[in-house]
Amino acid sequence: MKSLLAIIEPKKFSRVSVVGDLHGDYRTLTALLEVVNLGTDLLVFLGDYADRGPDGVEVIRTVATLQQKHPKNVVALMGNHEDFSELGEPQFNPCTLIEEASAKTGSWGNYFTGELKPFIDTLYIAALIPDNALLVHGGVSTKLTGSDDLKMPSEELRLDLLWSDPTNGDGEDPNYARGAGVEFGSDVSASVCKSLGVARIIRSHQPQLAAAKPYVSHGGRVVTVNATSVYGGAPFVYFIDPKSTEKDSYQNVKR
Ligand SMILES: [Mn+2]
Repeated sequence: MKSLLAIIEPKKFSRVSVVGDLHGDYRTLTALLEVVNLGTDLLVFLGDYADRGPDGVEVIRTVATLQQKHPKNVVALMGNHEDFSELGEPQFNPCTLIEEASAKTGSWGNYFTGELKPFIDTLYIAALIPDNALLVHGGVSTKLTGSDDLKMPSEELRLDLLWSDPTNGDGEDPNYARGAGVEFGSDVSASVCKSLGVARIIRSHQPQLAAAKPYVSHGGRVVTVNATSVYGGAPFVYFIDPKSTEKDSYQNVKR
């Protein structure tokens, strides 16, 4: 089985361009691709490609095509909205993609087997920029004790990575609001960053928190980003200089 951790070589890219939840917002995806340079950037998607917005099928097709055309410059991560059983049953709610894909392609079963499952099989669970940042959809937990844990994560850790949210204060509690993952405090993100040798965690999963600009918490150690307008707001691409933790920036796009 392939490693589910993508390790990014800083010297290979001038920027790491990070795209948060898209949630079927194809118009925003086309706008944000205009501010990314696929010749020199590494483009990292943080997951949650479909559901809520109208065009999950088109978003997934576009990301899959980008992966094929630019295999060295595109990394796509899994979000909790890409968590399906082998038979195509969503492990989350709501899955509006079922109705959308049935209407657009004629059959959920054929769409899942022929298009969605092959895409899901390409997804990583996390990406690591050594000495810089961990990129992940939801968050981290005390089950994460080093980068080896990310290569073939246990089912419990996998769910924490997909579903967790940062919280104020210290400690770790079950994420009752989500029904999966944890709420992790500042001490947890600090110890996870230390064990991975990174300065911070870049994640999405709460686009409302970052509606128009990055949301920084845990003393700068956790940054939440957003690339969808399905909740309103102004989506953006988040840029990291892979050789520095001090030069992050972002650019809003008009859909
Ligand atoms: Mn999510």
